[in-house]
Amino acid sequence: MTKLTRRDTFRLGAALAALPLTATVARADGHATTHIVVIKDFAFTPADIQINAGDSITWVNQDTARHSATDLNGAFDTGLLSQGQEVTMTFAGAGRFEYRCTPHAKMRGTITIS
Ligand SMILES: [Cu+2]
Repeated sequence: MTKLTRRDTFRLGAALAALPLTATVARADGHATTHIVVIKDFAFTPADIQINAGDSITWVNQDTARHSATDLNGAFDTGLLSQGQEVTMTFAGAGRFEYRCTPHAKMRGTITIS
C-alpha cells in the first residue's frame, strides 16, 4: 500500500507518488528492491516493469546518445543521461507510469507499482 516515507516526497495527485533519491536506495525495512532498466540501442530494457511500492528503479544509459526517462504526465524526469550515467528513483505509492525519452519519442516504457 501507499506508504510515503521521509524526505523529498512530492505528491502526484491522490494515489501516485515518486520519491527521487540521488544518494541512497537502502531502506530501513530491508524489503525494498532496486530494479535496473538499461537504456541501450534506443530502447529501455525491460520496457515494462512491475515493482512493489517502495522499490526503486535505476536507469543506466549505455548508449553514446543521451537519453532520458520522462513521465508523460510530468511525474518524474531523469533528465538527459550521458553514456554511463544513471539515475535512481524510488516509487513510494501504487500506480502506473508511462514514460518516454525526451529526444526520442519512440522510446517508451511503463512502470506498474503495486
Ligand atoms: Cu533517447
